[in-house]
Amino acid sequence: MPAVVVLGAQWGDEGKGKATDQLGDRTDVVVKFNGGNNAGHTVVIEGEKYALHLLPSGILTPGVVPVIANGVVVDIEVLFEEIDALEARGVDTSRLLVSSAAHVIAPYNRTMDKVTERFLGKRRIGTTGRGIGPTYADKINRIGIRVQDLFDEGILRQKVEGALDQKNHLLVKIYNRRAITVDETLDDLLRHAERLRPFVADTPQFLNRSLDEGKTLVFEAGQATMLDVDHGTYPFVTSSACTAGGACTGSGVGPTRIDRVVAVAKAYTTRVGEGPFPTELLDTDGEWLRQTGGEFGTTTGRPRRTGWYDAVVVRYASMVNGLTDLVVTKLDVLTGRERIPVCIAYDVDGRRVEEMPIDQSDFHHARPVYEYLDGWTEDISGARDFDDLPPAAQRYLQYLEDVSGTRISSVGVGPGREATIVRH
Ligand code: 2SA
Ligand code: GDP
Ligand code: MG
Repeated sequence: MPAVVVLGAQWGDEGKGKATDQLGDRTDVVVKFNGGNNAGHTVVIEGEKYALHLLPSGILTPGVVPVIANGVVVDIEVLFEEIDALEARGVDTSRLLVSSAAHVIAPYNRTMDKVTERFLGKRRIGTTGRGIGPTYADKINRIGIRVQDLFDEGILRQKVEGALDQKNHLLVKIYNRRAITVDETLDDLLRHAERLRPFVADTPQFLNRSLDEGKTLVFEAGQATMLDVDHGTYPFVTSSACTAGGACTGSGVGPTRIDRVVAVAKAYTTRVGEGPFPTELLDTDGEWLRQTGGEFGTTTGRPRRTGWYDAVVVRYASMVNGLTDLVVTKLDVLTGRERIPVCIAYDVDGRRVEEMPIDQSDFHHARPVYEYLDGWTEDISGARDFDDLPPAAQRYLQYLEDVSGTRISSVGVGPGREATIVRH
């Protein structure tokens, strides 16, 4: 399996970090291709918990080369905080490569993120406040700052002046804030530039050469299909391409070189931030899922919204990503439920709809149509083989496979690296 994409099938936090980490011993290079430190991946190794935001999860496997590719937006301060924290715990981060074309989150982008959310009030997106959206907006608007700009102060100054002309106009005239100066911005951006320099590389060359040499690459997506700026629940999305195609544009590796596309889905569904969520539970069942599943944001600590498995969403993810495999996580969390609902279609204003409504207002009105499956009471956290699972849990998985459109190649039964059933 020379090139594998691992991405989220739902609204994020499906356990992509653990899934990528598990491919670790067969992986030579792990590539983060979208997003930034809005991501939060929790990986548990021998009882030790690691929370990663900007660095790819593959960094925890000795010998793997972690790559921050061109599609990522980089907060340099956070990058070094994360590197220092991992080094202090004995993780070797020296192999890291950072694309010279990746965009940098400037301090004014963090300010704009927070100020805009406050300004939007009830229409807010519920962002992580890390400056992700404004940095991608600058990229598309062609006023962004790239990693390579940090090594030419003259060019950097010109670019910052250009960007601040626009930002300050908004900050002062619309948001009633003080203007941000060019010098304070440069101080911030250049603080770690020399420390960053040795990590900077031509990552498309490196990645394609690695494939030529027969190395195995894992492309690790941040966020998830339903948060993708094109295919998600726009405008309640992040600002990057979290779907399979993003692995190509975000890294400089062509689609013909990708062999497998693996999506991770929870055995139920969660979402952080605002936006439609048809199977959301606002009752005690929802609170039970949140507490039992430990559903609180890895980056911001926000309580996650919770609901039952939505097969319409996962079928859609199968289609737009061209999935080859599905990894179902957190099956253990459902233990003890008498009956488990699975959403197989929607009722949209009296019509039964089997596919994801492309019209946003239809999706806002979608009510879940459930099929009810028997639950199980046995502790399944020790299961390591499909046959170790109680019959009801086997039937639940078989049903998810039938309605989701992709074979289930592995199942998570606990947070630890070892708590996994591999089927294919
Ligand atoms: P942003 O900050 O511009 O990317 O926010 C836009 C929307 O994307 C959602 N988003 C996320 N959803 C789930 N998990 C994410 N990462 C963290 C985690 C979240 C946290 O792993 O737990 O700690 O709160 C993530 N990042 C972005 C966000 O909620 C907005 O809906
Ligand atoms: P990511 O953003 O997709 O990498 O996911 P997060 O790390 O934000 O959230 C997933 C959470 O579920 C983490 O706390 C993981 O340790 C945990 N986790 C992953 N797989 C399983 C599983 O199979 N069972 C249980 N109980 N927890 C899991
Ligand atoms: Mg997460």
